[in-house]
Amino acid sequence: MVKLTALAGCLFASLIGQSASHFLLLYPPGVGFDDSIEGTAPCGGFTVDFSKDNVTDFHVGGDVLALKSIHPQATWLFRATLDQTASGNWTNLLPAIQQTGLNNFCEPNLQVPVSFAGSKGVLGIVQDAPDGILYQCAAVNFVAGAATVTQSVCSNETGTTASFVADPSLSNLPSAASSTASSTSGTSTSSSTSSSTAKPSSANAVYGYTGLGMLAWFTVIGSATFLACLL
Ligand SMILES: *[C@@H]1O[C@H](CO)[C@@H](O)[C@H](O)[C@H]1NC(C)=O
Ligand SMILES: *[C@@H]1O[C@H](CO)[C@@H](O)[C@H](O)[C@H]1NC(C)=O
Ligand SMILES: *[C@@H]1O[C@H](CO)[C@@H](O)[C@H](O)[C@H]1NC(C)=O
Ligand SMILES: [Cu+2]
Repeated sequence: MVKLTALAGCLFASLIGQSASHFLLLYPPGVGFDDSIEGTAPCGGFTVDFSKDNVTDFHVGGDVLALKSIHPQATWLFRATLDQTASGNWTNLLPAIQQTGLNNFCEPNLQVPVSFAGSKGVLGIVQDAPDGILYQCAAVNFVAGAATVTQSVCSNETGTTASFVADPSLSNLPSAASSTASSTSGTSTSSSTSSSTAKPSSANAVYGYTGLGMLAWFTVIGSATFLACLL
């Protein structure tokens, strides 16, 4: 596993050169991106500043979250907070989602608790990647209703698949700076804010597990790294 990870890193470092990135937040616009500090919680090394950031209306009844992953396989956590400093009080919007396949991944109908409507807040995207836990944030204005404008940036790379998974690294992320969440009582318990999800049961139907897709990717990675890392 470690070897595979190292080989995959070798492949992608060589494919994309020095400008290697972990993942990009395509929509809504983020508060800042710097590849080298993307691993800095909670916003990839940037602070949220509503007076300067590109603040996007985000519909609580469902709106677009578009991402580009530069890891062949990684697991996403989507969360939101009304804490405008993004320092805590996170609510997980969906269970952890494992993406298999590179590049674009878009959730066209990401829902936020209805009670958030009318408040400013932060959308947090966390990626559990082979090279660490990575972060991006978007400053948003939560509004009622569902998005009606289609974002052309919202697409899935052909062949990309996604499924809900258990991810201890993500489920144990601290959700609140000021709450009792840090008192560790086991891996499965987190604070009530972090473990609450917007709509887990109906969302489950959307994602299917495709074992063959994963197998195919490992085959592709295996062959390509063989070439990339031997040269
Ligand atoms: C804000 O984000 C939108 C959507 O990505 C973009 O079109 C616009 O140029 C951005 N504005 C600024 C000031 O960055
Ligand atoms: C924390 O989030 C809840 C909603 O999930 C909100 O009602 C509360 O005001 C928030 N607290 C802070 C300090 O932002
Ligand atoms: C991308 O794939 C996910 C998981 O299968 C799916 O929920 C989502 O609707 C897809 N996005 C688009 C734009 O089709
Ligand atoms: Cu990376």
